[in-house]
Amino acid sequence: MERTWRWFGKKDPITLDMLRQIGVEGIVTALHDVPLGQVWTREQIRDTGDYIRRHGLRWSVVESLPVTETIKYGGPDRDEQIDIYRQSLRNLAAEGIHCACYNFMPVLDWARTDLRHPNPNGTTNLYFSYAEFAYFDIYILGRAGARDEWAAFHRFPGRDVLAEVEQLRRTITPEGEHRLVENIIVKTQGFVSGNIREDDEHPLELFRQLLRRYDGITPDQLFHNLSYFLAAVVPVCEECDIDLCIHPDDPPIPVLGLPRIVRTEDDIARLLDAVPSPRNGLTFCAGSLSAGLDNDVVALARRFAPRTRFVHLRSCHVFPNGDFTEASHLGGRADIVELCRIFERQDPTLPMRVDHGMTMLGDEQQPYNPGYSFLGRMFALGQVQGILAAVDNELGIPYHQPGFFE
Ligand code: DNO
Repeated sequence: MERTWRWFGKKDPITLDMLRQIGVEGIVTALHDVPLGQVWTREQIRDTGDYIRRHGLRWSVVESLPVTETIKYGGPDRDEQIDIYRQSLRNLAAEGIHCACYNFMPVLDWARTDLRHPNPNGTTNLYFSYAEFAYFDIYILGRAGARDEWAAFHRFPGRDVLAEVEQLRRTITPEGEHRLVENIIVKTQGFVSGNIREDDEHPLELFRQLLRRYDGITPDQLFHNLSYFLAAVVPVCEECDIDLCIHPDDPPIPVLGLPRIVRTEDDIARLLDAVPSPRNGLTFCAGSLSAGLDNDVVALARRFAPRTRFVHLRSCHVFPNGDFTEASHLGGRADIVELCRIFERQDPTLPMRVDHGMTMLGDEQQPYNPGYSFLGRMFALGQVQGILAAVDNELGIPYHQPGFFE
């Protein structure tokens, strides 16, 4: 697979020169400064593309070309927004970029409760705690119906999330509450072109307004809106040779009463079948999928490899109570060794990036986005490069190590 890296643009403290030294071949990025809902112009795209090329790299994948909320909930201006999306796709293709990742998660792009959870070895990783998430939902967000939903939540035998919430209520400090808001709706969202930005003054109120847009929207309605969107954009992808690849829901569970429709094998099959064009593809995010206990990640990879256009390598460890954290890229539920076999066999040029890495050895002093450390991700990339070398050797695929005389 092509070794790519998510880079956040010219302001990213991790520079392209650093990335060349560690074997990165392709860049995954977006026009992070263009406000949501505006066309990405050819000039803007070319400016970023030229900058990447001048550093001896290529712009392999757009992550993400964001889908505005109105398209997801089916607002009155959705057709206008879909036209904007189609134009951005045409402009990207005209500038030589042929792969665009997006997601269809309402309001909240991805969710974690702790961004610095200690590992036994002294590094930290991202973490999702059901009790903290439920506390946020019931006592901070104050969502109507939240308490009843959590009372009825029995996915993990023997676990009483509501009782844990009450326990937490007795001990949590105002700083702890503030940290939950930051972690769940601010720090994990702004940098991925989410709805809430770091400088929003009233993130909670804004968040509540967004949630209200989904009142009464069922999973079937959301799926219908996704199909409507795909029917409108995939023909453009076919016309101009661009792969569109949906990112699964992270984590693959319903959150905050919102419909979520890209969680399981059936969900993925349904959306790929809805528009059977090869341009309607999948971002195989092993990390997101492995957080779902019902997902057999290797089986999913075998089934969906032919429609996979972009791979995220990461693996989750799920604790007996259901909470999860990010495991080593050599451990956890995802079996990255086997995934590399499957995807190398499918297409050794598929763009792949290591997703989220540990925060380690000084990463914590740097202003990196949560999950996107330098040393931790570099360590993971080194591990994945080793796996690829071994797998290529097994499969008789010539292995190359970019950046060295060969
Ligand atoms: C988080 C990311 C997501 C992902 C989008 C794709 O770390 O994996 O924000 O980029 O969901 O649209």
